[in-house]
Amino acid sequence: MRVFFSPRQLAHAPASEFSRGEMIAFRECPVRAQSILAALAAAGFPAPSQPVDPGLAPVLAIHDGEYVEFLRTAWTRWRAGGATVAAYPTAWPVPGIGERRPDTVEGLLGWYIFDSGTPIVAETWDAVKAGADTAHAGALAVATGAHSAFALCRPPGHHAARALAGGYCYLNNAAIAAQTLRDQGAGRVAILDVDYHHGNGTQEIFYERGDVLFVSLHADPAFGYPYYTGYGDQSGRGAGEGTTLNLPLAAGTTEAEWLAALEHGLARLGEFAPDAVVVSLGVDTWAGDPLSHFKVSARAFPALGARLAGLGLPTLFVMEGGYATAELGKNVVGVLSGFED
Ligand code: SP5
Ligand code: ZN
Repeated sequence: MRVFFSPRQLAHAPASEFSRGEMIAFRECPVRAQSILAALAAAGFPAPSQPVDPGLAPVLAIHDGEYVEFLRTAWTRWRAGGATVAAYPTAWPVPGIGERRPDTVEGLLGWYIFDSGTPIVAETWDAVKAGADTAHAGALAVATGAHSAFALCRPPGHHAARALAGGYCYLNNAAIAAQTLRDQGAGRVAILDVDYHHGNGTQEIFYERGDVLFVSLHADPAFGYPYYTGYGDQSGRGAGEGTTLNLPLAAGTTEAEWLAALEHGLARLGEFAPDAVVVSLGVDTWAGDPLSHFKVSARAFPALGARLAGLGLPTLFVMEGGYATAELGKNVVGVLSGFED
């Protein structure tokens, strides 16, 4: 398995996030990537390759140009207003307040960032661009003959939509990878999103497309973040009707229940007969994860990897969530080793 990682991703390190009325330590921290790198090395995976900078074209194939320009310039604009610490939105254009795009950086923060857990610091743009480059490089490797690859992306991506950041995500790494595979000749690509949270961004990006299947196992929006998407009756629209499959799961979901839902998702994936698979790999499903309300044991991870290997398809793993930093590397490597064994 080829491994891709850019150390530039480590520089994005906001200090805090807002949780239940108080500022807490930012959970999506650089140590996450270091935990995964250490576990990969200990398990004998090859040293990561650094991505080559492909410019902005792969990003702009998925994201809105004005949104990308906002991400690229927001910190400078925020600083110009006199602020010195991280930029967070504090007001949002929720239904009822209006639909005009503002010009101020304060207004644009709420326009483009849908929650308070996704701040912008000086290093954010360079890190998120390096993450997109990492996903793109992994997709190129798979498109040119590698049977599998792991793109160690951070920050994660699956909550980022065409013109929206949120849930620690700025650019949708998995979507960029899927589009790269399409552009390199794969006729149909399936994205299997196993992160604990619904991949609202990936769903939105491909909702009306029939060439990319999106299958997601996640916490039911009845109780889980991101609260507004991930319903079982969201199945796609137009040319994409039937190519979104949401499998919302209850609080307390066990490993056996999770693996049964995986079978359901893989049955749909098999019918779709993709040429390549992108796995949005979050391990925040784990019972010990600070964000998880599932009871999924670590045994699920090698089982997932083995099951995916059984598909016999070119497969790119793209890192998403997982916040139990001490065990994160072990859980991620559990999936990848299960795939390789
Ligand atoms: C990529 C990814 O996994 N993003 C997750 C973002 C979740 N952010 C908000 C979570 C709010 C959960 N509420 C607190 C639960 C404490 N047990
Ligand atoms: Zn997650």
